[in-house]
Amino acid sequence: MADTELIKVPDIGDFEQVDVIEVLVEVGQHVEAEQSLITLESDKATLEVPSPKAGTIRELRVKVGDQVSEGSPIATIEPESVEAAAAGPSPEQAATDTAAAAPAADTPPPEEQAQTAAPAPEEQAQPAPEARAPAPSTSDRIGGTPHEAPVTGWEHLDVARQNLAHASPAVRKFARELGVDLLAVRGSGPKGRILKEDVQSYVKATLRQGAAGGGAIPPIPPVDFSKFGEVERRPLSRIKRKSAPNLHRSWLNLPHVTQFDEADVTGLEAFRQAEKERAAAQGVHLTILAFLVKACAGALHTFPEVNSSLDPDGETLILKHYIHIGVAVDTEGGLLVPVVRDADRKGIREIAVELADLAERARQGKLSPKEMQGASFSISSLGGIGGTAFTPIINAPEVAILGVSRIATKPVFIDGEFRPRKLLPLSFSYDHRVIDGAQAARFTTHLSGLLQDLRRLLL
Ligand code: CAO
Repeated sequence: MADTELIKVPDIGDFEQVDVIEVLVEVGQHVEAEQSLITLESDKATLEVPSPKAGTIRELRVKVGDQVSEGSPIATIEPESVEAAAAGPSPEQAATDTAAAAPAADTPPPEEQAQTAAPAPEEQAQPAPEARAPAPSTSDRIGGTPHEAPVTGWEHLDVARQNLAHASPAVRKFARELGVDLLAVRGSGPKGRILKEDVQSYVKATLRQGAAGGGAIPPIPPVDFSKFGEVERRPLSRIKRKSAPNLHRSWLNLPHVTQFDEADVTGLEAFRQAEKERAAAQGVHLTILAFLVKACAGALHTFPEVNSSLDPDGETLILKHYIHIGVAVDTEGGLLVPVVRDADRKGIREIAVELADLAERARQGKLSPKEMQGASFSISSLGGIGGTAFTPIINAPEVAILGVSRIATKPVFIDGEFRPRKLLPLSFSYDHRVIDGAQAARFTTHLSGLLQDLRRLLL
């Protein structure tokens, strides 16, 4: 076996114990001289350490998260043999070298590249010739292995692939913090290099597209409706404009499933009717919603996963030891979701009073932002309006929402005969990454049981 040589961290100025944030090569990988091996990040700067020579990486002595200083071992390399080097470059290398020396006839000059629209995936897959030319400083060096089609989502960015983009480490760090796929960003700097402003513009454009219903999804082509008849343009309300991106984000990010059920609320309705007048005498409008909030709080105690959030790492569940229930309120300007805090510790009458106050102030535009924050679960009740079922969108990062439709009296077969029962339709949407179907069915069954006989809440 050929001799190997140890590659160490070179003189990196005053930096000591610097974090390794990227390892850009693998054992067995062939690297060119000057190809970046690792990226280091100090408080002030990010820099890449290049390979001093061409060869094959035989051993890696660092991993992401290690701290290194000048002289720390990085890897062992089996240098390219003298004979191999003398035999001349590989065909691909020859092509690269030619390209680096002078742009190929069918490759537009850098200025033109910068002006073309977003490059096609194949174009992106191959770094611009200039990007392969020896860079003036470590901060401009990039690797050169070919890769597959670019990532279109923001999650799971492949750091090694990101290094194929022509950008400095600082810009790459900035892009990483924002979750931007650099391969999708068009560079406006020298030789098509991606600048910080390019990343900012890309994020702005993506957000605009997202708000308009676009993003990575093909946008709906604009239509000139006036061709078909008279039209008028009316701006969306401020609330709708603000809530649209949230709804869209949740809809796209969370795998929604909706479980339907019907709760027999015959007994509860009889009780509510009996209590309604007494409550009204005290200025309380006692609707079924207050009972629902209380019953949900009870069910959330029994099913803590439903009262959780998924950590952005996608692997950890954050269980909340509080039960704050958001209640969707239909206002003239759009949907607002004030929060009933600690619903599990409040009585039904107290919840009813609070709900009436929150709904009233929501409609008057008098809610404070704080009153709409911190919900761990939400309820959207359309029962006062009508309908039999719907599929509510989860208020992410919550993992579930209960939709409620209008009570209907239906025949239910009990003890050998059909009896008229008041049934409340429930539409429970849940994040399938966190809650599975069986759990969801158990939750709605349990909730239906509580609504059928609220005394179960005392058990
Ligand atoms: N079945 C039958 N009747 C119902 C009912 C149901 N599920 N829910 C409410 N009702 C009745 C109420 O009892 C009330 O009747 P009475 O005046 O005779 O008592 C009437 O419908 C109107 O109720 P309400 O809507 O004023 O009060 P509420 O407590 O049920 O709801 C609120 C309050 C603020 C949630 C509601 O007014 C509202 O804004 N709902 C819309 C929420 C929404 O837009 N959700 C969609 C979000 S998209 O996911």
